Amino acid sequence: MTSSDETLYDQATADALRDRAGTNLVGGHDGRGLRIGIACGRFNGGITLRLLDAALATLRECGVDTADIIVAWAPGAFELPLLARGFAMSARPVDAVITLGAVIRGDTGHYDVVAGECARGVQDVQLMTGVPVVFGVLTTNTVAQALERSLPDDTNKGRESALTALEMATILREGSFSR
Ligand code: INI
Repeated sequence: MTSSDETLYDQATADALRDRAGTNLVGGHDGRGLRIGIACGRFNGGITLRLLDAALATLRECGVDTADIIVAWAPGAFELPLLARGFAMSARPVDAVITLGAVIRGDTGHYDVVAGECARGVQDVQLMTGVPVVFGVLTTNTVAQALERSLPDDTNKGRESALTALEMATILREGSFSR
């Protein structure tokens, strides 16, 4: 999901506002030297694989070394926050975690529980650990919607999640955030 045309971030306007703050921080997409954990859900795993394919391609495109990408699989979206916590709290923590999966309303009576708890857990882990955890889990009403959001193009949620991970990992390295 991206911004609509009316609400889109406009770089020219942002540039015009820069002088009105003492410091302006933005993250970037240079992934060289970054380590990234990817937590994947096997439930609706065909969709997860489409997201993972795009995420891996995007990380490589941005300079992340293959050896610095760790992929781990959980049974479903409900378990993804625990894998994310493992990545973030390991002896050698990653710089960012990407969670990938698909919760499809048609498949389950407990859609709201699985999707809601996954999102809550992801947010909890990133706030608790300070390691960015990206919510790359599709939550859709139908299989068709999940397929549409995992097409092999720039709209793929896995690609968007990889870019978000790099942006958050790099902005948190800025001096203003150092502790
Ligand atoms: N897990 C998903 O990732 N997507 C779903 O759509 C889904 N449905 O439909 O139930 C789902 N359920 C499994 C869940 O994530 C856990 O693995 C399971 O409840 C065991 O804890």
